[in-house]
Amino acid sequence: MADAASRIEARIDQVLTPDDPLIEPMGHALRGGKMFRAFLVLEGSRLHGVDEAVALDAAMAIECIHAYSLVHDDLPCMDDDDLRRGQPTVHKKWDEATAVLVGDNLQSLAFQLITGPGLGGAIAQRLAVDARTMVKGQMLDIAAETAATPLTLDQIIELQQHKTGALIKWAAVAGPLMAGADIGPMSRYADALGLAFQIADDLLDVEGDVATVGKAVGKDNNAGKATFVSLLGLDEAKRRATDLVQEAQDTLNEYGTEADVLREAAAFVVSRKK
Ligand code: GRG
Repeated sequence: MADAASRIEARIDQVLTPDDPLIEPMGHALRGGKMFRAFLVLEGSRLHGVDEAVALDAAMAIECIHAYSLVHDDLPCMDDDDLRRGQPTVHKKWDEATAVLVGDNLQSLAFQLITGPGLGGAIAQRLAVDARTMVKGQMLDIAAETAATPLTLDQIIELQQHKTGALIKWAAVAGPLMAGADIGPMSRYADALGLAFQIADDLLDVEGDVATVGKAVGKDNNAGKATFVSLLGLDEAKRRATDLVQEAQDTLNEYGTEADVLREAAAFVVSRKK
C-alpha cells in the first residue's frame, strides 16, 4: 500500500499544475490517506496484465472520487468534521467555498483521468454509476438520522454496500474489467472486503483514539446511530469481520500465490488502527 501511495503521490505532482489556484487544497485533499482503493486497482491490474501507466491513472481516478467524498462529507452541512487524516479538513484550513470547489474539481479530474489514453468506455461508465451509488448511500445515511426508528442490520448492510462498498468494488474489479477478464472473483472479494472494511470502521469509532485514527471518534455512538457495533455488539462485530476476511481470501483461490498481497490486504483491513 505504501508503494501504491508513493506512485499516486508522484502522479498527483504531474497532474496538478501550478497555474491551478486549487492546487494546494486539492493536494491536501488527495494526500495522506492509505490509498487502499488505489492499491486494489494496481494489484487487480497487475494480476490481469494491465499496462502500468493505464492502471495508475485508473488508481488515481478512484482516489480522486474518494477524496472528493471525504472533503464534502466533512463539510458543516454534512458530518461537520475538523480533522481528517490527522490534518485540518479542507474547509477548516481554507473555507467552505474552497472545499465545495475542491470536491467538484476532484470529481471532474477523476473523469478526465478515467477517459484518458487506453481508458474510457466500460470502466468510465462504471465509475460514474458507482460514484452515484456512493451518493445514494450518503443520502440514505442522512435520511436515517431523522428516521423514527434506528436502521436494522439488513438496512445497515445495504447502506454500507452503497456508501463504502461501491468504490471498493470498482477498485477491485477495475483490473479484470480493463483486461476484458472475468470480474467474478474480484467482485466477490470486494463484497466481503467492503463489509469487513465498514465493520472495522465502526469498531475504530468505538475503540480507536483520535490521535491514531486521525479523525474524530465516538461520533456515531454519541449520535445514537445504528452501526454494526451497536447492533451486533463488539465481540460479534469482530467475529463477523474475521469471518469476512477469510471469505475474501477464499475468493482468490484461482489466482494462487500471485494474489497473496490481496489476501494480506484483507487481513490488514480488520487489523488496521486508522
Ligand atoms: C459526500 C458524496 C458524499 C459522499 C460521502 C464515503 C463517504 C460518502 C463518507 C465518508 C464517511 C465514512 C466514515 C465512510 C465510511 C468508511 C470510509 C469511506 C472511511 C474512509 O476511508 P479510508 O479509511 O480513508 O480508506 P483514507 O483516509 O485512508 O483514504
